[in-house]
Amino acid sequence: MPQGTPVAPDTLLLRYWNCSARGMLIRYMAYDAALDFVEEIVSVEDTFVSGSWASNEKFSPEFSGPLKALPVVEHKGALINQTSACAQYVAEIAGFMPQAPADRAKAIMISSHIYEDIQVPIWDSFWGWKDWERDVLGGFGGPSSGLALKISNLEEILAASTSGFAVGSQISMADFSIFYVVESLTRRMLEVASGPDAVAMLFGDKPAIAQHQEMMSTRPNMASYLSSDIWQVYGPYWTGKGTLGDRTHELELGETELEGFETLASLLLKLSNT
Ligand SMILES: N[C@@H](CCC(=O)N[C@@H](CS)C(=O)NCC(=O)O)C(=O)O
Repeated sequence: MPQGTPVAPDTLLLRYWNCSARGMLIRYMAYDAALDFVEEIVSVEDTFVSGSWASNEKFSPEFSGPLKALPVVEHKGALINQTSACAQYVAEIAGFMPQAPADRAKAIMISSHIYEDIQVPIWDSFWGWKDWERDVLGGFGGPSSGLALKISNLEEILAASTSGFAVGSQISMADFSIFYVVESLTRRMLEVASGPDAVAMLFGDKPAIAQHQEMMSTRPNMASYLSSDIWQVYGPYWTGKGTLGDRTHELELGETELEGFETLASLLLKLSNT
């Protein structure tokens, strides 16, 4: 059975797949704060596609924690599952959780809007578990009240800020959440045919988001992490599917990640033309 990477108890360990997805917010905060941090990167190909995960790693409490999934964060004898709990824990020790209760709630509000309302529906649509039009692009305010409205929410929050940060006068977990979703959506969509127009539609008229991206990406530790070899191992891929490229078809895992982005981008454009 897998045992995981042995590390000193004071060193924070993140165990996650070789894609960005649920690991990236934690990674950005840990690298920006220069925490005593190690990553155990689990290969989708070697551990998931091989079938080993389903019979071994998933059911090893030391590897996959009490909830039997990744990410897992280990620190000082504690082993934590659930992306939001892992991210909040890392934010606490990195100094990226505000002090005041209302500001703490706002930081979680923004991060969970991004995680639950933007990222999870897109991830699930890549795997065919949710419907692009109904669950990603649609909403109770009509067919354009999904993704486009949620990106506008982020723009409004940043435009109303006098500090440039999402919450109060200091950087918080919310800033890293915004940076990750905007950076990764933009970069991946620009790799598909309908992407440039869809990116222009989603982000083209969002000056506060653009300024915030610039501020975040030029923080010294962020800049060096973004240009590092380790970022290249997982940063380019939105989900585990991305690591498999075109092989998703032969593996009977459905459309590729980039085919999913083309579906998303073309549906966004169809909506903006109606
Ligand atoms: N609700 C959990 C979901 C965790 C999850 O589904 N993780 C995926 C990887 S992104 C996983 O490990 N899937 C394999 C499995 O659940 O067996 C969270 O927020 O962390």
